[in-house]
Amino acid sequence: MNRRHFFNGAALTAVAAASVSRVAMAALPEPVIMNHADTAPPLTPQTGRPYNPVVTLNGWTLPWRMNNGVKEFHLVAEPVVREMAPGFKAHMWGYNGQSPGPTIEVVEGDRVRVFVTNKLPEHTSIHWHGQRLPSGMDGVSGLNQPAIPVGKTFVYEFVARRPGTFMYHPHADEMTQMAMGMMGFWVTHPKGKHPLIDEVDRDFVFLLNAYDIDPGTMTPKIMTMTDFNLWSWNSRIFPGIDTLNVRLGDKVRIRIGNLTMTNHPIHLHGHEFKVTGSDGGPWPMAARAPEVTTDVAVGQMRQIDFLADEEGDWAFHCHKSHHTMNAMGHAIPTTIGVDHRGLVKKLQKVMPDYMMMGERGMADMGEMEMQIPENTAPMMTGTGPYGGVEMGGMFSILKVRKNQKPGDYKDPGWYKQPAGTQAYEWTGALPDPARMKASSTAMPATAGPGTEVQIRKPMGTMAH
Ligand SMILES: [Cu+2]
Repeated sequence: MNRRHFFNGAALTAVAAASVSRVAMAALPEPVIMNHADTAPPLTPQTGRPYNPVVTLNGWTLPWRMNNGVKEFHLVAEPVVREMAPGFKAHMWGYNGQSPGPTIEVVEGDRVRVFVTNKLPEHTSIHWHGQRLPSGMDGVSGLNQPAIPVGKTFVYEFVARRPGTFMYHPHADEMTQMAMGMMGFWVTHPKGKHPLIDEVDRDFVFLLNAYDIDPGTMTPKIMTMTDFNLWSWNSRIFPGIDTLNVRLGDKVRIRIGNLTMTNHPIHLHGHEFKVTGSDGGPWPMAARAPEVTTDVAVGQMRQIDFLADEEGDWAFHCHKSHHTMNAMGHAIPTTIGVDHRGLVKKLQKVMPDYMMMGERGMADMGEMEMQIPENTAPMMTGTGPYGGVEMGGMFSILKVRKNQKPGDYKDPGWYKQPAGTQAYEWTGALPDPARMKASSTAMPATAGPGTEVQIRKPMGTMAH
């Protein structure tokens, strides 16, 4: 059965079964399906109260229709193929063709009706994380509602009571369904000027998510508890994550939600920001302090605001260094400092594919042309104007440009460093280092007899 036939069948059953609202029984809005992972331009509202729309990194906002003053959306839960990076695709579950699902944008006070059609092979539900709503609309299967059976459509309806940064995800077989990529962003814009919500020029949103996909395979391992090998933003990994392109002097907001199994200290270069809100709502002024890193714990959302007043290309990433790398085997010893000279050739006589890794650090891996299985994310990749960036996973770039036009989100290319403003090589003579003498009376000895320690860790493994 193709998608359209299946959907028509599902929709008909749903109309017959819908009992939440009489208006909902009229008809369902045609579901909008996205077939690529590009960042869509902001969706300017054509109906309802005006607002400044957000930009979803490598995602999009779901169009709605107005039905007697109610904003109607249609989400279709279904298996999808998500391109996590160019040349690397994964079999996931998501909504409307992608993982994550589309962002839903509404305005404070809007009455919202969301039709959810289940095209998964098992039941599902949607929880509207952070929202004030009737208990029966909260989406916890078994507790608030029966799960949505395969092939059926349920209707959720509530008023978006408070403005802020929210997300949605299943609350039925959650472990499987979130490990497979089911989640989406929700923004409720304030209905007018709000004392704690500044107007901004650019407003970016994304979810932190993680997958465990063995090299050469396409489906996430759902039993993985903490040892994921792909750390992603909106189910994309660097260099597959689009850059955040802004105009010099823009007020910028970035909203982040964490649906992984660990915390992520998100770090911005070149600027200070303030955390101005969370899924709990806008933060009081007294709670806001300048930061360059903010930790986003599991199940939390953070909204950061800053003035983009430094031109350039600025890294923006999770500060856990293993989260800025892609799939790798990590049960291997650290071999930095081990001299392998002559060893590789001998080993290659018995194992022709043998390669030695990490003798001088792991930077070599970025450029090593190692044979990897098809459909595998390279471990560290991404090339900048000056060579390998040696980053993967949760990494992107804030690009601040004088000439970026208002409303233009196109990638302006690499920043050209003005003459005299870039780190450069010292080509003069290097003086001999002045060595501290252990017997010098100027410095007391720090180690007494018998305290010398030799650290040797031949089988040390790299741990997350
Ligand atoms: Cu992280």
